Amino acid sequence: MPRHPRIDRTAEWRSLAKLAKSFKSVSLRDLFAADPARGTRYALAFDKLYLDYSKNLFDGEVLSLLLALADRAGLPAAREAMFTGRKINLTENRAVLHVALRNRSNAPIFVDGKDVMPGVNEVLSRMADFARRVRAGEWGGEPGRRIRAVVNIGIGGSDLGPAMAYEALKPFSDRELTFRFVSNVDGTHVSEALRDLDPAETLFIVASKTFTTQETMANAHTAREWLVRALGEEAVPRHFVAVSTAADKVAAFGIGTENMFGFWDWVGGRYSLPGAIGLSLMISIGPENFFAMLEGYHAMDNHFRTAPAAENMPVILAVLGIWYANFFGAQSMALLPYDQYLARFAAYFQQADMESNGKRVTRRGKPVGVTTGPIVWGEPGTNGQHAFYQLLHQGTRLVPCDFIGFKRSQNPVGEHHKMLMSNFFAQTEALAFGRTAEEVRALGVPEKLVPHRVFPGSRPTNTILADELDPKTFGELVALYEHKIFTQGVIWDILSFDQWGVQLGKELAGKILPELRDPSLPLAHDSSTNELIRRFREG
Ligand code: G6Q
Repeated sequence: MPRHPRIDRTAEWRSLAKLAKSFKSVSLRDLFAADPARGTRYALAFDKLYLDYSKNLFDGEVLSLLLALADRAGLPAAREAMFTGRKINLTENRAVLHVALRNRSNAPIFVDGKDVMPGVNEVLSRMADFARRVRAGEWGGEPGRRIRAVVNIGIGGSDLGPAMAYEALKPFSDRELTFRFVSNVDGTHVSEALRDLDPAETLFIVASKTFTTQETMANAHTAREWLVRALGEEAVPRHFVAVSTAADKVAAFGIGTENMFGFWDWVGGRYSLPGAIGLSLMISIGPENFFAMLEGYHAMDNHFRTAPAAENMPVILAVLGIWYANFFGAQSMALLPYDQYLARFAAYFQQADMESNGKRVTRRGKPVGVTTGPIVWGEPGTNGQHAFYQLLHQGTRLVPCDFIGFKRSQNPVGEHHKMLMSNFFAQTEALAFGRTAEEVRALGVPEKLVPHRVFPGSRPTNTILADELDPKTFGELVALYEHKIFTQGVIWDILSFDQWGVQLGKELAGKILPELRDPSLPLAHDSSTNELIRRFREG
């Protein structure tokens, strides 16, 4: 990859810093008044998605500079490096090829001189065959019984994707099947998930790239014991399958390779949903819907790879995020889907974004010198409106928000959808344009209450409006945010595809566990940790 300039020392960065100062006193009211076509000028339509980014604090000059900054950072070359299988994950010496999992064009992609597509297709077709058989009641279970419950056991990237997508695409799922997602090592999670299930009709999918993750292995062993207690050891192969890159460890657990669905070290956990980690989702929505989702991912991949920067949705979202994070001091961003099925969307991208871009050194290991990935959070509307929107409207912090909504509901009951969407439109309008003191007075509000009733406005939002939350649209949406994260990582010159912070957690817990098992072991931590462990040992 080309050498990356210290991004904050570029001419584009310096110009943006100057412009940002003046923009702190510019209001969205002024920007819209100055340009009556702003609401359509700063909008993009791509296939199923419409992005309106006009309610942001920028003008044409700022946007050009932001796009020039992305270019200066080497975005086009970096993007090609990812799509063509270069080993851009430098600290693990790995390619980053989640785009291959949904490469529906089948165009070859080479890693170490070998086309990865035959392997990708083989796994997808085995998954489809397996999913069809489970859905048809032709796989596993006890003689004369069919699988009625599927329990995915995984954590982080091996849990959040399928759990989020299962919720998102529930209207497309087989409602005769029950799905559970067990992730937390807290015994409560597995206990609650299993308490009303019948072992004879339950299928476990142990999803772990490494097959060593403490939480997943503990939950998998507990589930195995639960099954064996009821049905005996010989039932294990009929009720357990694995999704992993570690065939030997899967075999040691008692799952044969014919019941293992593989993936590769070039798929990061948090980007693994469109491959074998999505097995539970595929069983739920069926292979056809799963492939429609992959089509959506692929369409967005192509858009990201080929659209000019000014018409490129992920790039636009990325540079606007940079604008607020680096020039306005925004610490976080909120993802606000107005669709109950997207209840886990923010949690999913909290991981994808914060694990990818929560980095402090550049690719070459130097301090990055600028603020990197934002804190990502959010809840579905309208619930958030009755909780944290107060701070969005009248607090002292700047929180850029993405609103995601749909023209049609999957559950068109009465006027619910119109009510939901009236809130959706009203919120971005109010955040942008606020309510001035004069407007408040005109409502007859007593003078001493006026300051409390003023809404400053100029709170930036993006709005994504799509027809409906179907599998293809869902794939496009997820890929949109994935590529936004990639683009920001390139601009900041950080490595978005390793996660040493996660590794640390895995190591530390392993060190303390023996001390909790054996109270006679001496404690050599700091005085705080020692005392906490001592109290825990007392029971
Ligand atoms: C994701 C992270 C992390 C990972 C989990 C589970 O990108 O690497 O969240 O997915 O720690 O790891 P395993 O799949 O190896 O169990």
